[in-house]
Amino acid sequence: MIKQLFTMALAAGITAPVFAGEPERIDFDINAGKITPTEDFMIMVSVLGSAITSGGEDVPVTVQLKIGNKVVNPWGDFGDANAADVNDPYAPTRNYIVNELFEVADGSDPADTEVTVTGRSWWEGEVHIEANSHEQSEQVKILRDGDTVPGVKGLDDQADVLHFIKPYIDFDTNRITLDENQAIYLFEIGTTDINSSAADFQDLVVLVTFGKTKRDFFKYTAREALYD
Ligand SMILES: [Ca+2]
Repeated sequence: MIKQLFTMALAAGITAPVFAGEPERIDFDINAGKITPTEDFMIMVSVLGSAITSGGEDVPVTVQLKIGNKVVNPWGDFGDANAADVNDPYAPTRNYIVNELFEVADGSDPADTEVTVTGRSWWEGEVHIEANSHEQSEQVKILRDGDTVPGVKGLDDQADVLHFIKPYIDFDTNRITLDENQAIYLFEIGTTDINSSAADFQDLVVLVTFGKTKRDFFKYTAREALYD
């Protein structure tokens, strides 16, 4: 898959500082819930799933993406629990491409391009728990290629986190298998007691994918992604 990206970039006439044999990818670091790309990038965010209930009722969930100071609300107003709710365990993956190239110049401030995701759960019209992947990082796990698959079980009759990330698991090794330009955020926004059995870390499951151009996202979306 890495080779395919390289070929596509060449086909588009894009010159990139890639040496023969070096895999095409967007390098990034993960630190305390922040993903910091170390080269120019575009980003696609995808909701792989969401499952959170209280007393048998679905709890609304809203999502926000931040790239540095830029705030993106891919699926509607972050503050509108009705219009922007993504809690539907049966919904297909929602993809959203941010239509902007973020530049990472030598010496630029990493804070300008740090990527974090915030999830909110709602109850009776009020925010129940809000968790930003950096500021409340204990509420959010980040997975990348090669990580061990979390064995957390879903609360009550909810599906396990494994269900939502199944396409990204190598069951022979029990490891996460992602392209190197991807990472998955697992949100617990039902309880702040993350050691309790209620903490099932699939209240919101978000995949971020980095690319050099929009074309790089096509192989993940079959072109059905939304654009801003
Ligand atoms: Ca849950």
